[in-house]
Amino acid sequence: MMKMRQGVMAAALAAVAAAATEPARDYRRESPAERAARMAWFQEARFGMFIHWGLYAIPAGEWNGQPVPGVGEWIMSRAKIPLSEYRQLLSRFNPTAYDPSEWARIAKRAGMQYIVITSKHHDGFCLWDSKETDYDVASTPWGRDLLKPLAEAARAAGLKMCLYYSIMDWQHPNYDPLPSWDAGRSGHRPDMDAYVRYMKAQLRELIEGMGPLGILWFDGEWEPTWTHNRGVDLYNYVRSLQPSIIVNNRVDKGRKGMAGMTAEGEFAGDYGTPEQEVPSRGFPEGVYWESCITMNDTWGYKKDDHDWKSVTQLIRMLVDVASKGGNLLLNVGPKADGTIPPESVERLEAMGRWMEVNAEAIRGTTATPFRRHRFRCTKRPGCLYVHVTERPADGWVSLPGLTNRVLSARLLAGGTSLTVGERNGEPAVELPTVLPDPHVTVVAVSVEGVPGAAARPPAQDPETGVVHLDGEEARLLGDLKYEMATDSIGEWRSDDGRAEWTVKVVQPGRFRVEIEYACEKASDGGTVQVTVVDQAVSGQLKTTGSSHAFRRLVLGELTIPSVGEWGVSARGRRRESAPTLMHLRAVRLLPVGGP
Ligand code: FHN
Repeated sequence: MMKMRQGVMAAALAAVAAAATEPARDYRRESPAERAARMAWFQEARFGMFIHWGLYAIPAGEWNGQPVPGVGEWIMSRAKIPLSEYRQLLSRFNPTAYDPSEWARIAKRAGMQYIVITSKHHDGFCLWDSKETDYDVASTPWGRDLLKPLAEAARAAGLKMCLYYSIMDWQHPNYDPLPSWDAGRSGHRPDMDAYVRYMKAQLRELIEGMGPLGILWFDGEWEPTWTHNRGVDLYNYVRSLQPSIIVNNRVDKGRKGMAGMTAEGEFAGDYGTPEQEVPSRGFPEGVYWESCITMNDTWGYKKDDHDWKSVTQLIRMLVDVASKGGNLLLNVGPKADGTIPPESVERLEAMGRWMEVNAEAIRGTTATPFRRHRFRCTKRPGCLYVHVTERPADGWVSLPGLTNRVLSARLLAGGTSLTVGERNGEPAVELPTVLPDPHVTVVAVSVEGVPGAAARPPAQDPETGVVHLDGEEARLLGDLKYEMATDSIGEWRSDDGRAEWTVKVVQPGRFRVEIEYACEKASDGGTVQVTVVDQAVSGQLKTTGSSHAFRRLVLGELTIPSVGEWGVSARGRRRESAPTLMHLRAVRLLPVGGP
């Protein structure tokens, strides 16, 4: 018997030893099916609420009686406030009007499916009662956790609860570096290993206390002390606490600036996070992304920020994002008293009224089947949704290249049937004389099968006469390539490189030639030339600041003498010693009158 027990013990010890040496699981290694299942609710949701709330709502953009420029949640940095002064805000944080059920109702009514709230922003203040620090809501007159009530209210409303967590921390004694503006702070001992232990303990508190969560939304990953290895480790740690959780790409170092998508490589993070912008084009199936956008210009509340986007802008932004297969995470910055600014509430209620009628054209849809179309489109099996924002002159919406048989068409609002026919040999739908919705009128086109569209060669728009040539459609010769990340022809390293198109022109005449390009500082000063027929126009390339900042440049005018297929080519010469020429997104020929 004793021998038996010793045998069992030995086996148990061996198992423990093996487990101890077994490498931690790398959750990045999951099958496409597992990943798709985990991302399914996110892909279906399309629309969420971002909430930036914390001590910074108290000063609300003003310090010592002076307005502080920049976003409200950065006031500690922008106004160079030492921690000893900033932490005095703790004694003033008492959001007596906080009503998490009302916040959840506002999000639900707007058509949102998830909420992402700042559990801890860069200033390090924690909105829950953390055992790991006293720099939290327990040290304020409010005195108790703010997040669990919101999690319960969100779930009661059928929403996913998600948390934002900043890696960068301006108060923690071990975070490296100490903020430059607070060099005199005593007791600071930079030690990122100790700080990571702090973060992991807090993340365990949050996931075990508020979970299950939809998303852990990391931010503040850009400082050099945060490394790729730490990012992968943190991703795996969070997934080990809740394997089903989704983690954005800011947990690691792969995010490419404000454009937000993840660089190629082994970076951790489940989706890209464009910030304050919508990518110019969608991404292939399986590439998930979410644009986070403010309703005015700040994330955290600022009393003097009145630069509110209109309801039409916000609805069209939601449509734009959905038509490219992404999500919109729209921000509110609650006031110190716990109320959401009325301007935000008004806009969300108006978006909700639109979503009440049109949600099926957004939620659960996938990206447009068209490479390019005058209107944004979304789709689901059996139905193509055309989001019409203005009435074409002839009253018809053309569906060039649609590969499905069209069965019928109707206005989503009210169900009015619409006439289906052909225009220029392509399936088309006739619109009512007046579009019923000033923001976006959705036309639901019932089709056989999943909506698809055959690529159409570049052609002049019969209505506007404009010739639009995308970089992605060009034939490339020489050392240059199309890059999805910037939706442009980049890596343009040779002066004999060129992009060529063949375009069908039905309305010849005089055209103004312009390009849409971006140019890093190192490439400033090159020249570009566009040739059509035997005419060439050229221009000087000035830096646009980055490879993601695109602008238009008019090169000049030329004539296309007759109907037919014409070659267009773009080439250029780099400035001496410049590494590359530019990022070319498009060439456009705009009519300026007959020959
Ligand atoms: O610095 C933050 C900023 O305050 C805000 O939280 C945004 C939201 O995506 N993220 C960082 C800037 O990229």
